[in-house]
Amino acid sequence: MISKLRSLAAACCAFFLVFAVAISSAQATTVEVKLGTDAGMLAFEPSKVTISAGDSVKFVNNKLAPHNAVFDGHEELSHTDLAFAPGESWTQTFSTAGTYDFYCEPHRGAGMVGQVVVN
Ligand SMILES: [Cu+2]
Repeated sequence: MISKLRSLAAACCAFFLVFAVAISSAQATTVEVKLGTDAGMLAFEPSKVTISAGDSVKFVNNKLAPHNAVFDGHEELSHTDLAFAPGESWTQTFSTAGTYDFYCEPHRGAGMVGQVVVN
């Protein structure tokens, strides 16, 4: 009887473990956007990302620095400090659904613009 209870307890533990893993994998993710493409273009790579509310975008300085990311009308999402060193990064979480356009201040005229779509 005790061994049956034990195996039942073990089964319950296993169940909750699987359940917890399933929940954590459904949690927020982070996607990366490079500032300056690997090929040396003045662009965000990718220039458009689609995420879910609660997810984050990690902006990683890559080539042709300096770069930043300014979201028009969203000061709270903007990172106006210029990143100079390759590999310099910051992460921005998007908690509200919507379409957010952004640009790099020094290179906006060169077409360095991007968009984050939050579902
Ligand atoms: Cu730039």
